[in-house]
Amino acid sequence: MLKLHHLVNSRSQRILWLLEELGLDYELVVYPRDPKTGFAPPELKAIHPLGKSPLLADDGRVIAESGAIIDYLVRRHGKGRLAPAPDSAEYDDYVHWLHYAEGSAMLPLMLNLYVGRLGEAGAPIMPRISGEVKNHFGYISGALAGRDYLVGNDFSAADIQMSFVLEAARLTGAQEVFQSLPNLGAYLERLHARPAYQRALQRGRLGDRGQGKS
Ligand SMILES: N[C@@H](CCC(=O)N[C@@H](CS)C(=O)NCC(=O)O)C(=O)O
Repeated sequence: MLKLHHLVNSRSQRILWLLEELGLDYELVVYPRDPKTGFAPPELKAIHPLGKSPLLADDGRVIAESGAIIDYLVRRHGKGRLAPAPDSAEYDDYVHWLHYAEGSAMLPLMLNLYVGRLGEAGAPIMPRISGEVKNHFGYISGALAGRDYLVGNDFSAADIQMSFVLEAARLTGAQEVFQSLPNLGAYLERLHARPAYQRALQRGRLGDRGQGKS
């Protein structure tokens, strides 16, 4: 049985969404954030040494890292859904976006958040950070020009992985990218309109009280 260790309001939301898209049976364990620090509770460290979420357990194995979890679920439980054929050129693009989200795009956003909190002390490097935010979101916007999804013309698990990058732009103070690059907001709205996204949102808030499925 699949078990998702889910921290509220976190990257783990996209794994919940993927599980709903694939219609898999899974158990959801919801962890609150510390009300003062916003950090994950120590219980997560008992499951994986980093103590971060998402964590997926499958028959006793624990997998960490959103991209690795998405790859695992699609490969082992997807039955060919939500990814291009492995021998196609689109598959290479799919792998690119799976890695790019956490490997490249999140860094300037996290720097924007943390260095922004330093105020005057961080001011000398803010122009470089803002430049990199523009660089990355310009790249994502360009990849979406004239198309609805990032890989080929079909919705894939790469869109699920990348959705958090766009959501994180709002959460980390880089929301101006939505004004200058309007196709990003339209893309996010398209993703948010999916019934499985809405179900995952509801279930992430309520945990297993939200539905009988577990
Ligand atoms: N690159 C990792 C990042 C994992 C991560 O940092 N998760 C955050 C939630 S968005 C977390 O657990 N934060 C709680 C903490 O650091 O205490 C992934 O994509 O899975």
